[in-house]
Amino acid sequence: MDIRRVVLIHPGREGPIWGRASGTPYTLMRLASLVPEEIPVEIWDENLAPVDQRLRQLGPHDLVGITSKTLAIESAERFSRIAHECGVQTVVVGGAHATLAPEDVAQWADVVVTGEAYRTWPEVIQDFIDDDLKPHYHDSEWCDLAGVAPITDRVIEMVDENHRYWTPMLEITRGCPRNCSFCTAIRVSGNKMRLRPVEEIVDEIERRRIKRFFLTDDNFGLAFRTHPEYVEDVFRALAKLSLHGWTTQAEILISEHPDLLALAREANLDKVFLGFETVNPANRRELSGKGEGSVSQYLKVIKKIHGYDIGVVGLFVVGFDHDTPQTVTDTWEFARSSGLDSMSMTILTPYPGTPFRQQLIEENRLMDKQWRYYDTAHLTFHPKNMTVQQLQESYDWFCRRAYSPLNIARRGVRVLTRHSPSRIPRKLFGSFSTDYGYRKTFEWRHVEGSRLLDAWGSG
Ligand code: B12
Ligand code: SF4
Repeated sequence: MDIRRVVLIHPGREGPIWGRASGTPYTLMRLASLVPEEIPVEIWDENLAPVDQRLRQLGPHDLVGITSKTLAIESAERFSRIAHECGVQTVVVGGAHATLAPEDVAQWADVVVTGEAYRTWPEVIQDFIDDDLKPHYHDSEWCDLAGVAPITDRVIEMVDENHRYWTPMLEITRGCPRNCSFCTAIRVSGNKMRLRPVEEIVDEIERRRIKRFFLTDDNFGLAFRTHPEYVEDVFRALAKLSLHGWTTQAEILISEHPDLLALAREANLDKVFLGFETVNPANRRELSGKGEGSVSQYLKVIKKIHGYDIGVVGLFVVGFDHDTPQTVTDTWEFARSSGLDSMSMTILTPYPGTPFRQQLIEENRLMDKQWRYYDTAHLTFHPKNMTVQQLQESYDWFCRRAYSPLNIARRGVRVLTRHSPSRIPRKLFGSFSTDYGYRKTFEWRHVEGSRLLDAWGSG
């Protein structure tokens, strides 16, 4: 089959904020970079512009690839339907949901790609050209990240991220050896932490000309313990670049590494998103060794990290079996008084492929909810120690307080006053943007039913 072009689609929800989409479509940037130079490639990000009308221009010689998390999979299905109506013969679907629930996606996609597609995606393209496509490609390798899918200059130019996006994404490590009962990281990116060579990271930052970024790493903080020399090399290399600041997901153990924290500051690490997950010590078992659910321990950690002029965003999950409405009140009390730079509360969500989902199925506690509700702001199962209404109301109560304009302003100003005056202009954006983003996410909590799907596109 002659190939006219490859079109890669990222279903969106939030849309642009003041003309820009929030995070760059990093997954698709890496995949687009694997498309041979002689084949035209396009990335359509629904957070930048609607894609439904554009789908109608597609035809049989276009190869369509869609990436999707669980919450967007119904949108992906709709895109696939429209594309097929217009004569497209091959819609390929990959990403977290396809990997965790391939049989669900296989009902409407022509090709399902599971696992990392560094090896299989080029194969899919070649098989399309050779008229030899298989319905399922599985990459089981957890390959070494050296030299894997470097972002090409053609893709950098096409995405134009410095003008069209607020936050560039970047991958430094991938995988997490922990196995928290509610998390899919181990199945999506493996239980071994893999590292990108430092010179490739620097080369990518320089060629993309990015000054700020958010790491896509599952748990960069764990590398402080598992690969301290590597982390040191990364920090020394980043310190030489004129970055405005960057952020990453981490865990509380980073506070045990003062030397690395000092280097992190030199490297312009702006803030860490710390998975405290719970302030209820009874939930300790769910954290696979990550913490004790102890508030006094958390307070010490925050103080230590702040001591290096690095911000802390607290991430909390509610809905564990030992949680009650009191857990939410306690979380707010802690979040309010702990000096956190920002905070996020998410509702525990039983994603396919997790031990938690399996437990709920066995206990007959899973609600019959469409995938669009798997956004961590909606409840999709029956909690054990509170009613559905209690959990939802407590969650709303927390978010209304956490993201009130007054509390956002207070925290933003507090963060700014922690910096020396010369650093303030560079820190202004980051001091308010996280809270603002969480406030926008919370607003989706009150978009219901078909409106939630309509919001992904015109339907
Ligand atoms: C970065 C990230 C984000 C960023 C996304 C920014 C962006 N613009 O991309 C932010 C912070 C915004 C985010 C938000 C959320 N995220 Co998130 N996120 C991640 C994370 C950590 C990395 C993803 C990534 O970019 N990796 C790097 C790229 C290169 O790799 P990749 O995406 O895995 O893609 C590879 C393969 O999957 C495959 N592939 C992917 N798509 C396709 C498509 C085709 C056609 C092919 C062939 C192959 C293919 O090939 C790629 C190369 O190997 C993952 C965890 C993980 N390890 O995957 C969670 C993850 C994807 N997120 C998750 C969740 C739940 C969310 C939120 C709902 C969380 C929340 N509470 O708000 C929101 C949803 C927001 C929304 N409206 O969509 C879950 C998804 C679970 C699920 N079943 O859907 C994950 C797996 C984390 C987890 N621990 O469970 N997230
Ligand atoms: S530590 Fe974080 S990334 Fe690792 S399994 Fe637990 S929640 Fe997932």
